[in-house]
Amino acid sequence: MGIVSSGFRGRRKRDVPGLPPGQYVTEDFPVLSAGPTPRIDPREWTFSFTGAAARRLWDWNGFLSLPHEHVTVDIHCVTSWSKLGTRWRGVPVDALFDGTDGASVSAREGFALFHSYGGYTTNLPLTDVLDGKAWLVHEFEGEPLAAEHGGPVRLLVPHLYLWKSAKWVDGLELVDRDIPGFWESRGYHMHGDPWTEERYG
Ligand SMILES: Nc1nc2c(c(=O)[nH]1)N[C@H]1C(S)=C(S)[C@@H](COP(=O)(O)O)O[C@H]1N2
Ligand SMILES: [Mo]
Repeated sequence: MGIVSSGFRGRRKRDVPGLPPGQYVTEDFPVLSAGPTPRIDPREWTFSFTGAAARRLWDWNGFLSLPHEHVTVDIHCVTSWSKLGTRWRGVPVDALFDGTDGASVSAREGFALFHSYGGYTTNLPLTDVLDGKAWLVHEFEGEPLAAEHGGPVRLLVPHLYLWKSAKWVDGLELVDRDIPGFWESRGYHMHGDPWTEERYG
């Protein structure tokens, strides 16, 4: 068994149904961070929701009291590894919008700029984070999310390349234009759809 699986691990599995073009399957969970891993005590963690339509702040307990979902999804990194069937638990981004002044938000127009501890940012059209497409997750495979993978809370946007899934996330800023985030201003694509290989520029 061990010999068989190590033999297969050496090869890059590319001919897998449901795999975006140019990707291979990994069983590992690589860590890709632009800087050091911040150690954030959940008791001190907050998440802010700012912009034209709203200004709200959740602390850890307030966040945990929001509606939760279990999510099982494939994730795709622009460096060409994909990990299939990953299981997460967290709060759908939609839930952050419930109870806000919906006047401009209900139009589903505009953009989100997500902010993280340490200064990382990433930009997304609201249409890519609402209607059950994105979550703020704090559990991975039934355990609290490890710090190196973005714990206590990261964004999960599985239908886009994983650089959009900001780790150590602490804020959503509503903006009316698409402002490039950390990687987007360094040559990565503004949108990042793995199915059409929106990798760079
Ligand atoms: N705050 C923050 N979020 C981040 C990053 C980062 O450097 N800082 N790296 C991004 C990139 S490029 C990728 S591929 C994924 C990697 O997530 P992982 O380390 O859990 O595999 O996180 C994304 N989110
Ligand atoms: Mo990445």
